[in-house]
Amino acid sequence: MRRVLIANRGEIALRIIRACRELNIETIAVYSEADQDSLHTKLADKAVCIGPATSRLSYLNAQNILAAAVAHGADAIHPGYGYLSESAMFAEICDAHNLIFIGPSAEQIELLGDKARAKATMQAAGVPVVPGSKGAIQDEKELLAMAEDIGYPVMIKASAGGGGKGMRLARDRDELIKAYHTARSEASAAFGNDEVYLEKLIESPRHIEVQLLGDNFGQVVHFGERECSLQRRHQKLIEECPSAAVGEDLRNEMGRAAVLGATAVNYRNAGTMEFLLDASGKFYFMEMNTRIQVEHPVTEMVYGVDLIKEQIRLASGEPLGYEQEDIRPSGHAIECRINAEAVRLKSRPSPGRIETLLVPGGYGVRWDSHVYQGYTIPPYYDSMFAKLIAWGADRDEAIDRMKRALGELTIAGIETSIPFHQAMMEDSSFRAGRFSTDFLEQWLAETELSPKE
Ligand code: MV4
Repeated sequence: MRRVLIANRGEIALRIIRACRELNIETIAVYSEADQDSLHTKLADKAVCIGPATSRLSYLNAQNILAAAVAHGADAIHPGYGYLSESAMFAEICDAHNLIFIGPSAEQIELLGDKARAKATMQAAGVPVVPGSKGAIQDEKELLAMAEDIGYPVMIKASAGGGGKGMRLARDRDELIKAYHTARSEASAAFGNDEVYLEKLIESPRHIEVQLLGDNFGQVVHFGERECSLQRRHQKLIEECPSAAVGEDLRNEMGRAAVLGATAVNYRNAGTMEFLLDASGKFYFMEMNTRIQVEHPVTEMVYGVDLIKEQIRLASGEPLGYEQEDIRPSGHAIECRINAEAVRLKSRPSPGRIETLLVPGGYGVRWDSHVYQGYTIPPYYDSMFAKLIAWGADRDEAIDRMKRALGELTIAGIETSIPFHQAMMEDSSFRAGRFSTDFLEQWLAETELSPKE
């Protein structure tokens, strides 16, 4: 691999440029008219404008991206996360143009993108799954019989959904009938596919995900878990590696299950298996993400692995070259997502010009961002513009270091999620590691957040 086109923007585009540079691989950035001043546009070897600000016409415009790749002699495309990263069709078109898609095969993306099929496949492979329907629900009769069988409350999920989209809770028969029809029509409108499946509700679970890498020769390894329970409206705000709720035995058990499932589909490149962990310590497969994730740095810091370089190496056809026993964690890492929005009960976006930017540093601190002082955050994209990551020898040190780093970080001109992160680092439940996916919404309802001094 000699020249990689990066089909993404922002911090992840820059993250990939940095990995390529260290590997002596040339980079082609693509950018929208709104991203001319982004560091990803400036730091790549070449930058190609692929359309206007609107994502559909630029970062989701497969035709323009492929034209840029062919015209500038790329031999591979890294899709990053979001955008075209989980499009089976895009992966297939890359193949057809003899461009290496840095990720799994189109068939794997398609299989795992169908959440009902993915669940059935993982169950057949021996991965524990949430009790529920085997695949999609055919009609109302099957729905009600199934719900009686597993017991209320239940969840309806869209096969084509994922990440919380098209999800409905039902506490009894009447709610279920209503939820079934609204879920189906919503899924039909959003995904052009009205298939839904049924699951038992897991109450106050933790969201734990296992990082996987697979090579083209059938070997799959895991890099432990990430704790992703601190989210609101399915937007993660803080992630950790490892989880305070997972000890060595559970880690090995979840890791083994994730490797078993990924091996069964001959998985290749980077992927993440999402699990729900209940209060009794039982875990259940939820879905598999076939991309590099936003929160990958916490795993990198603890396992001493450059996951983007591994993706590139594996996509080039190299074997993993190490065994599960060679993979050892060290210490603890926390990531705070820095968003251009005030995180409150009612958050509000705050794009605009960054008048002042002072970035923290020092031992164990990492800053991943495409912005700089004087840069204007455009209003068209996701509000996340930086990730602050702190590593410590243990969880307490990682939290203390994050507090120290957040104290150094100065951003003027826009509102950010920094006050939220500072308050969370002071919270006694967070410090104790006592929280589930319910925690954040409740915490925000109870907590007054004042702007950073
Ligand atoms: C669930 C669940 C409880 N029980 N499934 C949300 C994201 C999507 N991947 C699935 N989600 C959930 N599925 C069952 N059977 C609770 C959630 C859930 C959740 C999961 C992870 C992180 C935050 C969440 C917030 C609300 C609900």
